[in-house]
Amino acid sequence: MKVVLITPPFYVPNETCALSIGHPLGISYIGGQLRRAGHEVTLIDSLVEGRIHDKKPEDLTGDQTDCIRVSRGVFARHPVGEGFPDGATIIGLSFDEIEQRLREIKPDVVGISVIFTSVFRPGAEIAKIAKRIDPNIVTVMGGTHVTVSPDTTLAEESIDYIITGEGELTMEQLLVDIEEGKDPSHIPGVGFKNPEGKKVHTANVLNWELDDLAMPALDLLKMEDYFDTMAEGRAGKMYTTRGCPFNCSFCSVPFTSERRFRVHSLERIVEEAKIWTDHYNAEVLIFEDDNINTATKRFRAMLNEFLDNGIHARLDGRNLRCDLLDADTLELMKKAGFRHVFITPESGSQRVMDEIITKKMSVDDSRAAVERILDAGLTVGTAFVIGFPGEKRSEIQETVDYAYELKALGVTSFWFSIATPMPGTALYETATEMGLIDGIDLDNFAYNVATYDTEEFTAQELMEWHNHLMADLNGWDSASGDKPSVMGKPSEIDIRAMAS
Ligand code: B12
Ligand code: SF4
Repeated sequence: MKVVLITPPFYVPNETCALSIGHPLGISYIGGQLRRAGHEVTLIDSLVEGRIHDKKPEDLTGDQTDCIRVSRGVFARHPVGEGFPDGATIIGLSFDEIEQRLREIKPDVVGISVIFTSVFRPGAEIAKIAKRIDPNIVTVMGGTHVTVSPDTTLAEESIDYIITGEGELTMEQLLVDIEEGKDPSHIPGVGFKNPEGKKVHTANVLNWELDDLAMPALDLLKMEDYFDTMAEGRAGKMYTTRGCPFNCSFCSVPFTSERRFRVHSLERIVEEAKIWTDHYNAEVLIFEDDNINTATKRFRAMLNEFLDNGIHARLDGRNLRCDLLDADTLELMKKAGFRHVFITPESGSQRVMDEIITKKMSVDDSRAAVERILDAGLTVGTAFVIGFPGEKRSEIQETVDYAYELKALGVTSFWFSIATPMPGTALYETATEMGLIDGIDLDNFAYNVATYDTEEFTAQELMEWHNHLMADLNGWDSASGDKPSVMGKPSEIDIRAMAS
């Protein structure tokens, strides 16, 4: 069958957005699987395909409304128009351009990837476009948002099927049933409306034998556009393990991965790494694993395997548990190609860590990890979250003070997020129980936008603190300064004086 797999353009319902460039792993994996099964596959990354090649970030004056800088590239920005809130825009391909692409390709099936709740609205719009072109085009939606919100997704009329969980095998099986005109309700992880209009949805099962999955179809993406625009340069992204055994309250991975950690074999990982370094001349390999070093022995074995196989690339990983990074592991990481380690202390308040975030990690753990990382001769970046329901003003102050303390120790970058209740997380349940949110307003959903006031802080205050901290701690002097991605304008408020 002729299959298009597409990631929607990035949806910005208001002024603020936070996004970065990187190839979409989900549709690459599914594309590889479907191609191996004999289907004709096209991958469309609507964000990156909306790149304006003849404009450079330095050409922008800051007044443009039709384009925006993301990382090292300039991308088209379009008003979304009818049916969307006033002022909402999308970044990447316009809906007209997507329609034109689909008309040219004439697919039998359009698979839409919605890993971020924030792109559900443009994703649903793509399903409508496909149905408008030809009602016989089968529309399928999958991705983390679909897994955590199957009902709201199925409620969209123009979506024929949803797939929850990991989609490679499920999508392959679904296409067989569609081709043979069979009822797919026996396939785990498939949802649809039956002829009586009743929603049917079977529970998904996890893939345990990751090596049985096909290699991601990297050649179906416009890889040079990623290399030209990614903050990291010629970088390949890999996903060597899936899942995480921990249970942080703001994260949907415990729900989607059922807290099961699964791995690719070291041989397969090396094979994939070599595709990046030898075929694409990648200079950097970024591990996007949910929690790559949760099994320290395996992580070390992987690094040794890279060394033994002569893989010469800078290594980078975003999701590392810093309490598991002992001095020997850090030394090995440096030898294997790590220069920078990004860790997630989350909060400077131990009560927030224990009672609200439930990360099973202490403030002292991350301070000690920062010291070990610096001692090993590596640089370190950190991420924090503020604005939880039940978090005290003084506890936000503790986080702020802690971040400045880590900066004094030598931390070079800081990523502050505003706690965003996303479906499938404990935070979402808590915020709902406390009456702070009433479901998700999909039209207006965005990250790093505070949406509720509590007795301790207002949404407005949180936004100002967030923007100020990002700018001040990272040394950005303006919203269009030399920072890696797009955020709101910094405010003038001196957060350090907040509680005094
Ligand atoms: C890599 C990653 C990123 C990358 C994204 C790169 C890219 N272009 O794709 C970067 C670093 C940019 C990123 C940023 C953010 N991220 Co992020 N990220 C992840 C992470 C760790 C892995 C995603 C991934 O690539 N997995 C590997 C592939 C193989 O899996 P997958 O994409 O899920 O696809 C599988 C299934 O979902 C399904 N599937 C997917 N698409 C489709 C389509 C069809 C048709 C079908 C049938 C099936 C299907 O099958 C696929 C194969 O098994 C996830 C955690 C997670 N495990 O999902 C968080 C996650 C997606 N991120 C999340 C968030 C919140 C963010 C940020 C907002 C964080 C912040 N505050 O700054 C930012 C900003 C978002 C943005 N757009 O820039 C949340 C999203 C939750 C939600 N409901 O919205 C997640 C789930 C983590 C969490 N905290 O819960 N992120
Ligand atoms: S935030 Fe990281 S450690 Fe916590 S559950 Fe999510 S993936 Fe695991």
